[in-house]
Amino acid sequence: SPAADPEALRERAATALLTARDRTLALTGCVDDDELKAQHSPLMSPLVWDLAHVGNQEEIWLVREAGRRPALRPELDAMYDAFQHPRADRPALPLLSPDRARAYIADVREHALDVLDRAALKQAGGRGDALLGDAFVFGMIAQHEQQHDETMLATHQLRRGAAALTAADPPPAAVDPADLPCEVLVPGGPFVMGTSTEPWALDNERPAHLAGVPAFWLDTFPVTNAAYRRFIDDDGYRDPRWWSDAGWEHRQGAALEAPLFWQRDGDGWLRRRFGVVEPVPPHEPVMHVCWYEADAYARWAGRRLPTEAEWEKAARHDPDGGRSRRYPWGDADPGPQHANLGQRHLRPAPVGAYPDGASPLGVHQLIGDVWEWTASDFLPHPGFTAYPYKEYSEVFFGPQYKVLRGGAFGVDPVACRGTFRNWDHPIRRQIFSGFRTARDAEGVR
Ligand code: AVJ
Ligand code: FE
Repeated sequence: SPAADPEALRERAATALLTARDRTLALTGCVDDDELKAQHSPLMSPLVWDLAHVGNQEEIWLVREAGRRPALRPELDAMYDAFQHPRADRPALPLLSPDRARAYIADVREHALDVLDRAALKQAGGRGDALLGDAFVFGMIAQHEQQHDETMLATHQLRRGAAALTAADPPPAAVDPADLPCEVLVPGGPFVMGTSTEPWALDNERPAHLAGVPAFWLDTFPVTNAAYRRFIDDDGYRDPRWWSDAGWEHRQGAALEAPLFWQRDGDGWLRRRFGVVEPVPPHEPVMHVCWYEADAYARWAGRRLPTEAEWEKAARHDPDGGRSRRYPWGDADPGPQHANLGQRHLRPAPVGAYPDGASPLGVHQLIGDVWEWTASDFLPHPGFTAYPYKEYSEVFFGPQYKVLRGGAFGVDPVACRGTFRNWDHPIRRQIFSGFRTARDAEGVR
């Protein structure tokens, strides 16, 4: 639960940091040093840059800011500052070797845990003004590392060669999705969007405010590969009617024909997934599509992308009492029965696989599996204040970024909430992005 005593906060923070570090070391321990230093795509950093960057951010925020301790390696700040070096340029930097990067982040972690041990953690009660309130800054850094772990997972997906990652189990099977309606009516009226009480919510999720949303219909499930194939087979990629002007220009310039990682195989399609080539699974949510493709598909289907407020209302609104929940299934932290999160499986689950994660209105798989593109630009909630630094969110606000919601299979539960907001350029598709569609409910209240 959100409120907790200082010792419980300390425990939660330590566990979140440890969980993130285990994952970081696993993602960077399964390939050799040359692969860690290589540029697998100009869209991505070398894995060894992410490795040291998470430690450098931890040094800045936990050791220096929260601990008020002297800098350990201040000369590294510039090299691992994301704003000073575009991803494509990072392989040319004199980066720490993999061994030195591991030693650096382990040293930082020792100091950070010592800060955590001694910190006078307090319950901030809502918005944490002090970095230590609700152990916010520790949660922020654990989430930051998990976000880079997801980015490193995307780098693994782009990397060529034999598989390096394995998953413990396949995702659960679908439970009769055909028995469920294909869309759900979300009633109109205001709901509470965003949060002022979620202890580790980031600045862009704050504050809680009322958002008005007219009644609308929303897909019960994310759009599947089978449905998306019908768009391809109907020559959707060749018909400018379905595309926005900017989308059509991008489709032409980038020669888009299908989702990223798909390849034709006679009449069918194969996809490459972490080094394994397999037939495209028809019942999984479509993934690795850009915003322009999602927007075009929705128009072809006679529908549209949901706005961000619509998405959040479907995910959080409890029609029985009218309050907003932390997650579609309620206020409990995500468990394996609720959603496909945490890289437990190396793929989205088929639609219908998480009946226990459905919202009260009956919308499934809003959290987990794939990030969902929304129609909305990344903009501040009313009353937003940048915290604790402008470069987390504020510098990205504007029409050049579209919002994604819900979190993919590679998102850790600590970095995923009903209020969590992700964003990217509308041309990006190396991310684990899918979507669902909506339509207005004219005349329905
Ligand atoms: C929230 C995923 C868009 O990766 O650019 C990582 C997260 N911010 N380091 C990004 C982030 C700073 C951010 N996204
Ligand atoms: Fe970062």
